[in-house]
Amino acid sequence: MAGSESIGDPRLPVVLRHFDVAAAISIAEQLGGGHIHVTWSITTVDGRGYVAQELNASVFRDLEACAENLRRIDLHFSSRERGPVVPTHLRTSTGTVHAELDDGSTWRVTKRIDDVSAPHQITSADEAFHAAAAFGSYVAILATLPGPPLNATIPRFHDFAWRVEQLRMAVRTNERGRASSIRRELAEAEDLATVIGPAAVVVAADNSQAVHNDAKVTNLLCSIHSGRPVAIVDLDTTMPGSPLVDLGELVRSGASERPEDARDVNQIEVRWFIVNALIEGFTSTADLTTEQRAHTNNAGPILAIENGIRFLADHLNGDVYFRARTPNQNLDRARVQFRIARQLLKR
Ligand code: GN1
Ligand code: MG
Repeated sequence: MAGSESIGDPRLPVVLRHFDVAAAISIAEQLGGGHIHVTWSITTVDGRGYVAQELNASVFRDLEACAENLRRIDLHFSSRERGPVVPTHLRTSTGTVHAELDDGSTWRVTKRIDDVSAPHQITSADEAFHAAAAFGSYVAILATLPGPPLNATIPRFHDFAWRVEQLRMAVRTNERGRASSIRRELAEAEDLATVIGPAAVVVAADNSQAVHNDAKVTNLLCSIHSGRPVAIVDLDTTMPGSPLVDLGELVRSGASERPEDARDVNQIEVRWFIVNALIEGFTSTADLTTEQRAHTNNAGPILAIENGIRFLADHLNGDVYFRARTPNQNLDRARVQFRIARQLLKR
């Protein structure tokens, strides 16, 4: 296979050359999972590993703002000896972390971190504790980032009230005529939003520090030897926000052992031993204020409801944001989040 540059996306060799990697590609594998960017794991004939991402410019509309954040985060973490690492970005000949191809696509390349795997799922309280503690450390390390606040890469990303408004707009527009068939889910969304609204507004108003904003185990790389977290990835949404958003994402994404798009919601059962370990792990490293601590139990429900609302709005809009393989996949995802939220709210 060595030297065969036709493996994977035919643009990959061009991408690598932008980052001064001349060696031919021996293996390129697309990494699944994410809904936004397209990600490739590449091994070149000299045995080096890279991760190349084609960026979704309709989600991240200001890629330069993203690039500037990544440069600062990269530099800050590279000077540290403890805590999770972040991927090292390769630079183009002009020193930037993003390269634009002639077809208008934008790419970045990082050095691949080897001997790690990205867990799909948390299976024990121990794993949950350490995963959440790693994200808590990420937030704690970012608190010492020198300079001005990071750029907001997706404005209003976790603005709960605005997400509710977007869902209502999607109902009014009813782009695909799907609204009448999901009345039950829409009523559930409105009801859950009313229940969690006051707490959600408090959390959304907190832009006190840089947080990951998409904290879940699939954005964690763990050592294949020790199983412990090594690196935090998928940093594009790292920007000012509330650490409770990170805790909430960890809880809502880790609570159930079923996949995010499970068809049968009756199989969704919140695993409280996991939820408790996530909260313990996160608060052991993230330095939360008294006011933030008062909302640790609300974080999971807020993020489950917010994600459910976003999935439901995207279902109405015709699956334009979250990649969907079937016409009802975003509806399934929404139902799962609402079910998780209902169970989390029982606490
Ligand atoms: C998106 O693509 P992925 O899995 O990293 C989304 C998150 C959602 C998640 C739901 C930038 O993240 O906010 O929680 O899907 N990221 C963006 O699976 O919108
Ligand atoms: Mg992400």
